[in-house]
Amino acid sequence: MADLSAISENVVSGHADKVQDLVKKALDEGIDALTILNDGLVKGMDVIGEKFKNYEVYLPGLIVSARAMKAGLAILKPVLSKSDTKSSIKIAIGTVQGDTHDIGKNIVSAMLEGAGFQVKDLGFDVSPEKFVSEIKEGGAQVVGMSALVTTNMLSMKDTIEAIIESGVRDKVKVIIGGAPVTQEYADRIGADGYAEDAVGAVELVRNLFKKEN
Ligand code: B1M
Repeated sequence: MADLSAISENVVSGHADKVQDLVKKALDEGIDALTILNDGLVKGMDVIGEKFKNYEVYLPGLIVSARAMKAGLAILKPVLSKSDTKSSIKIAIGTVQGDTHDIGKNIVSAMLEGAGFQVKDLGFDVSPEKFVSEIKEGGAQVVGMSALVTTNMLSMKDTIEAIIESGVRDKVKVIIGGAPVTQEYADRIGADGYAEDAVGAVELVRNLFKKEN
């Protein structure tokens, strides 16, 4: 039986190859991809994040752990984003300007795809102008923004203002998330919704479009 704590430990120690092997083994043993993600990979990132906060590891440690997490995620992604249903709803998702954290955003993106939505992943450090053009030219009906650094949350507000200024606010639902983001912040900046995690983001989009019908 696969040991999910071994996945966490190898994320913390930054052993990408070992993480990949363990994730493959867990999938082969029939463990659900979300369980592997949350109880293995994400748990490891939480541990390394705590250590970083407490000055027990420094930036290089964080970088190798992130690399190991991404290696594991690469194995899980095809499973998470596999979809039996197709929706016509177009979503443009990205990590906001100034912020390079993309692990959580990648998970949200994969889960939205897995739920059948048409997802365009814009990557990280995405400018307000890029989000606006995805609505205007790309026809995005949902803009999803992620931020991990508290000060970068301001870019979410700037993006919503840019969307309003360009006259397309009524064409799009704006959803936000990321560790420092809250429902209270979403309300304050006029977003249409906030989700705490990837499963919540899927629910949120479904609910936003259910309300209209
Ligand atoms: Co940095 N980092 N980091 N980091 N990093 C944090 C965020 C931090 C909390 C660490 C700490 O001090 N404890 C801290 C921010 C403090 C703050 O402002 N609150 C921090 C800092 C300070 C920094 C730097 C400034 C460090 C430096 O340079 N001195 C720097 C910033 C660079 C920049 O962006 N400009 C930096 C850099 C990095 C690395 C490059 C080394 C690496 C990122 C690699 C990468 O993403 N490609 C990194 C990492 C890995 C972290 C921690 C340890 C882990 C983040 C992560 O991937 N978590 C993080 C500490 C922590 O959060 N515990 C930390 C796992 C991931 C699955 O969770 O991203 O929260 P998360 O996503 C979740 C939910 O939040 C939600 O769903 C996801 C899945 O469940 N969600 C959404 C996310 N987006 C959503 C969008 C939605 C809905 C839900 O709708 C659209």
